[in-house]
Amino acid sequence: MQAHWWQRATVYQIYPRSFQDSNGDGIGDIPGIISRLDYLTALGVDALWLSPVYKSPNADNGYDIADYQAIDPAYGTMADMDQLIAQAAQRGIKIVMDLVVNHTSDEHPWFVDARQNPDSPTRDYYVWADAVDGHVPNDLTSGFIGGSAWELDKPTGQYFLHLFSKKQIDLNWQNPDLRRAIYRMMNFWIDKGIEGFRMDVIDMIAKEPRTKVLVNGPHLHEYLHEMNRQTWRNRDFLTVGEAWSASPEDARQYSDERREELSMVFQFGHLWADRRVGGAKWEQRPLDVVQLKQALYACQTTMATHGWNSLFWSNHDLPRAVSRFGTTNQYRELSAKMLAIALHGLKGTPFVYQGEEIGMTDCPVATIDQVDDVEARTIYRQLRAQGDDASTAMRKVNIFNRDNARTPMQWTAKQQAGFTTGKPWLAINANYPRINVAAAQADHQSVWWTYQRLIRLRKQSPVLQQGEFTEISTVPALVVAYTRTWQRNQWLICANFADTFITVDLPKRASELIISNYQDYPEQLGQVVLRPYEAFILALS
Ligand code: TEU
Ligand code: CA
Repeated sequence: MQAHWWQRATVYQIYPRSFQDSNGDGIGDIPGIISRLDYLTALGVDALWLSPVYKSPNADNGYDIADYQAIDPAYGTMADMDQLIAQAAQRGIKIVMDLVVNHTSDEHPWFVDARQNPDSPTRDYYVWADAVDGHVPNDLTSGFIGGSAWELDKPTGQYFLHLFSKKQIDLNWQNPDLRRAIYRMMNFWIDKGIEGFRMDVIDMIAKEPRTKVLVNGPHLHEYLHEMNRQTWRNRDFLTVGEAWSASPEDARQYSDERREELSMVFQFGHLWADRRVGGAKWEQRPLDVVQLKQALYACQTTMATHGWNSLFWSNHDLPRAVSRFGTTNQYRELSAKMLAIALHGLKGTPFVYQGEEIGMTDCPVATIDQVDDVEARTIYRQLRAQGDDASTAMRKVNIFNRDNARTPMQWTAKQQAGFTTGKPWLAINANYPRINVAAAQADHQSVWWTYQRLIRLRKQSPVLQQGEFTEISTVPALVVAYTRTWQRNQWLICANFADTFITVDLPKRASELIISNYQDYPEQLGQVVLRPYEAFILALS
């Protein structure tokens, strides 16, 4: 058995605003999550990562926190949160909170005070700089507002930094008092019984804006080691840092247990397989499966003996997995199951984003008024200013609009998909009468049951938990194939990313079925014809 619980676990990401509304205001909430704990138990997940539920003016749906130790009234009360932690624990489910400590809301008392009073002890919690020749300190920009990342504080003539929206003010991690305040806050949550943190843009906390170093600042790993020692050090605790800048080697550095930093990071290498590196967010290109698998495999081999992987296709910032890497046509279910098998066969901790387990799809919209995402709205404005007409700009927006992943969870075929009795804060995807939890649970061939089985396998199987990864490099480009070996057990994982038949040469051995997305499987390997999107895990003898 692996040493840590999170090495045997599957984590489910909840976007609370869109999971389950309990009081008809159209906004998902904590009592709603509690009411779905039986569902999560049936699915079998071990932990829930909640996107932020802290007090927030919601400039970026909770990623702008005004009080780290209070629950936003839209989501409930601290008593509700305590209930969630307790009731989840009764079912053996652990709670992982989102830790957003690269920035706070401009409405956080630290910043309010810092602004009002330049002598405030919290002034230096933020990043201030003097004007240069009467202008902004340098040309850093914010992707979320599309202009300078510096904002003038008129009374003092100094600028403060906000790399995201104007209401998300960057913290200054060089200040030891700020670091201590954050560790105290983390311990408050740890004492409440949470068992992990997902750490927002953790690669940015050690930024040095004067020299325009935004990620991987020189003191980053020192801060993470300090955080580890000051907070969860004596517990078996899950920490996963979001690190867009991380190479596989960086990911190993963050997660190498000998360094005492994090359990793992989200490394995004595989997500460039259908994007132009360094290109704009809408610059999509056809999925390059070779690039995709090489990126996944690179993390497997780099972290084979030290460090640990996270495994994911999607989250609240990304397109829906099946829309992006599979298909939404008649093969939607087959391809969603194929993606699940291809990923959950790897070594690491799988993360399932809400709705992925029923193959929820992207939700394109016709006009910008239907878009909530602050980033998508900014980019739309920029595209229009650069001369795109409305429909061209919307076509681009629909490719990366973060709302794609944020439409409410589709529970039933009934009104508002069972998400709310009121008007949902964001429109529900029109395909909910067909794609919903009730229908998926009733059909034993559905995507849901594949996830349920994979999650159970992860918990039970040492081959999946710790088996050595080996690529099978002789298969065609559109096929992902690898083995996992533990003691005398060897499993073969094979997945066809094409909507056509493909012939592959697999090790000529007898096999026993572990899981597949068709009703039957090749019992005798060798030359095998894979059907469209066919995927399986077989035990080799
Ligand atoms: O996202 C980090 C981030 O870099 C985003 O800009 C991401 O690249 C983009 O959303 C993809 O379109 C994290 C959170 O996950 C995101 O929801 C927050 O908006 C952001 O940090 C700021 O806190
Ligand atoms: Ca509500």
